[in-house]
This record gives sequence, C-alpha cells and structure tokens, in this order.
Amino acid sequence: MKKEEKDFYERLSEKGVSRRDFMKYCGFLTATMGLSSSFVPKVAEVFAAPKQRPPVVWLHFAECTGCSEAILRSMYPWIDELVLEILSIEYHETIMAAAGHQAEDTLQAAIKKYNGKFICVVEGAIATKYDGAYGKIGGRTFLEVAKDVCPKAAAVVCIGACSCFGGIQAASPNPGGYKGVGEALGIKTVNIAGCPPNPINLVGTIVNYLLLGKLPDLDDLGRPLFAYGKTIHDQCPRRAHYENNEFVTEFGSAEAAKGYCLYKMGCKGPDTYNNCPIAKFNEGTSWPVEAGHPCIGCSEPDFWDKMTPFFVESK
Ligand code: FSX
Ligand code: SF4
Ligand code: F3S
Repeated sequence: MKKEEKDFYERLSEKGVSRRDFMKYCGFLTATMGLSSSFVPKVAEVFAAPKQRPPVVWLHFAECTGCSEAILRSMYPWIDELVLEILSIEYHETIMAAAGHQAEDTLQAAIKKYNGKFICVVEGAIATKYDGAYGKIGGRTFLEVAKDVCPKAAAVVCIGACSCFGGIQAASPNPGGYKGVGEALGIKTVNIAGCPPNPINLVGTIVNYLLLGKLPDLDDLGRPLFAYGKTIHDQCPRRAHYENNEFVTEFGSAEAAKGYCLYKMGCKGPDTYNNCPIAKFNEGTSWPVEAGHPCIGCSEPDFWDKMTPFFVESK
C-alpha cells in the first residue's frame, strides 16, 4: 500500500471509521453510480490516493443552505472529510474562515488562478428581473457574480432544485424573476436536483469525473442518468400495493400502518425522477415514502407550482 493510502486510512481510523466501513461506503457509491463491483477498489483509490484534487469554487445564491447542510452534516458523519480529501475547495461561503472584502478577494484570486480549470458548484437561484436587484453579495448582484464566475469554470454543477430550476424563489408569483443558473445565463449545467438533493449524487458525479475523466451522462434536464434515470414509482417498495389498489386515504389509519401506497395522499412518485428509494438519506436510513410521507416531486422543475397541492391526488 502506498504511503498516502496508509495515511488516509490512519486519518479515517482516528475519526473512528474502519477500513471496512469505508469500503462499504465505496461499494454503495459504486452501485449508485451504476458501475460494476469491480470498480470498488478504483473508487476507493480516488479518495485514498487522489491523482488530482480539482479546485472548486462553491457559490451561494438564493436558497436555504439545506443543500450544504445535507452534504456536510448527514450521510456518514465523515462525508465532509471525504469531500475535502478529493476536492480543493478554494471558496465556500459557509465553511471558509474569510469574510467581507477578504472573501471577495479570495473568490477573485481563485477564478484568476484556476481560469478554465475549476469546478463551479452552485447552490441557489439567480434573480433576473430589475437587473438582478433581488439578490446581492458584496455589492454585486447574483447575476453579475454568476456571469463573472460560471463562464470561467471547466464545468458548472448545480446542487439543489434552486440552482437547477429556480426552486422556491421561482414559485409563483416570482417577483424577482428568479431562474436556475442554466436558464439565467444560457449555459449548460450538470443538475443534481432535489430539495435537498442526496449528497451521494454529488459525490457520485465528482467521483465519475475523477475516475473516468468525464462528467456522467445526463438526461435532457441536465440530471445525471445514474441517479435520475428512473421514476420514484418504478423503484418504490410500495409499488405492489399500488398495483393491488391498496391505498392510504388517511394519515394515521390502519392502511398507513400497513405501508399501503400513498398515491391518494398526493404522492408524485409516478412523475418524479430520482433514486431516493435505493440511495435513501442519512446513511441509508430512510426516505420520504418509507417514512410514510408522499413524494412531493422535489427533483422536478417547478415542483412548488406544478406538484401542489402536495396532498391531493394528481389528476
Ligand atoms: Fe434549494 Fe439548497 Fe431546497 Fe434549500 O442550497 S434545493 S431551498 S434544500 O438549500 O437550494
Ligand atoms: Fe408510487 Fe408513491 Fe405509491 Fe410508491 S407510494 S408506489 S411512488 S404512488
Ligand atoms: Fe424528493 Fe420525492 Fe425523493 S420529495 S426526496 S424526490 S421521494
């Protein structure tokens, strides 16, 4: 084993993570990425002995920061460390020490130094009406910041419904004219959709890039097919109840306790593309439908408008 790999496993073990746990995670990640199990050692190597650590500039616009929270706090408690092992995060407002003018200088220095080479990760929507007046950072509108930074990136990865498609800010009546990054700037973006998205889908996208030297294949909405290629409904463990006409019609009922299908409680699983039933959240603990709540379609464009009312069966 190379020295850097040994150091990596030592660092993990200091955090109470055994090599076995780590390999289990790599197996789960490899399967989520749609790769065969023969790739597991290679995926582990991306973390343990990275050949490159791409510079990342992480922007925040209009959102709740739930996406950063999902990445940094849930799943495996050490996932943030793993993300930091494989990326060189040059700018991230939530986790960096710098503030004010110093932070702005850091951003400018990073995009100059890594022009054309960095990955730009974006959370949050961009206000486009009134010259973008609805959202500013350090005296510049979100629109100005995005126009300055995104075209200089090697790839723009949007995490969360807000940066992908506008999210809650773009819900009717949308006075600020909020849009997702791709639409606001007229550029192609990789969209890790969801509110919040599953961290494993971001990690899978990055590992795909580092392992295979390219971004994953995308659907026509820019979402990686490995994660968003199938509907929730087609992967749902309650599907047999749907086929048998066994539905929940009231929360807290005997049917709900039996785990019947939530379609009549407004489940939007049939119209929603995501891998929640397989990937689950919080270290594979659960996901909305497993917890007894209908899917509200959070990985689809305009779900706040198109999928409401959330608890009424779709017509
Ligand atoms: Fe949006 Fe993310 Fe929902 Fe919140 O950054 S996708 S409101 S979970 O935080 O952007
Ligand atoms: Fe489909 Fe939702 Fe019923 Fe699952 S609970 S089978 S996703 S309608
Ligand atoms: Fe979102 Fe539906 Fe999954 S609400 S988290 S896509 S089950």
